[in-house]
Amino acid sequence: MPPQLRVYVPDHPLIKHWLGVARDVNTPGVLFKTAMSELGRWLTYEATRYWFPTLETTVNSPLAPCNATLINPEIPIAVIPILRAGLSLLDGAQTLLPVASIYHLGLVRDEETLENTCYLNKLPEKFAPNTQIIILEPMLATGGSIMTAMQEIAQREADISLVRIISVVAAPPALQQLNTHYPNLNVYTAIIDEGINEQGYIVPGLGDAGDRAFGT
Ligand code: U5P
Repeated sequence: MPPQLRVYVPDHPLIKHWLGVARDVNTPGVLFKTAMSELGRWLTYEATRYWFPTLETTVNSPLAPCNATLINPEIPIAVIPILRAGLSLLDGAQTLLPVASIYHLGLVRDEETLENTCYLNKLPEKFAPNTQIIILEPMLATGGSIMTAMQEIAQREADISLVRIISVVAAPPALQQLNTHYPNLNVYTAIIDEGINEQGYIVPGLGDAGDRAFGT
């Protein structure tokens, strides 16, 4: 069987709660930002739950030596927020992964053609071997942005099986494209919605994540 994209939708009350808050059109901007930050935190928690580089060692408790499992400090962790919307998840991700390097990638989507262009690229020339990569992109809609991001990342010697995408709402067109081109990827999302409208918005989705997070 060919490899297939793994899409995880964690069954967690806090993730459901903050998704509901973020979806509500009556949620004010300040609370929307809190909701996205919380979603960034809990989805990062889920994305690192079973599969993160640890090492076995021993430490001395105040009473006796004991075994300890620690995050391996030698394995690089890269978090890549896709601007602007991805910034809204960064706070939450960073509280769990304070030592991660943050590589900003700015993409803007033309509202008519839905084509995107890159206006900021802070990715390294190449990723060190074994780098754990977490991409923050809250809305996987047509898939245009995430595919551009993946091309930039893949050409920098990233191990695609170590890439995790954290999104809030994912739609089938983006997931299909990722499955076709990067089947070894892992996606963590709060929900998979039915589809997208003619303007490229996910329905029901939560609207324009960047506009709502930044009040523009
Ligand atoms: N986007 C939204 N809400 C939507 C659909 C798209 O905010 O319902 C924005 C996000 O900012 C995201 C980008 O970064 O468009 C992804 O769209 P696409 O390239 O997957 O179509």
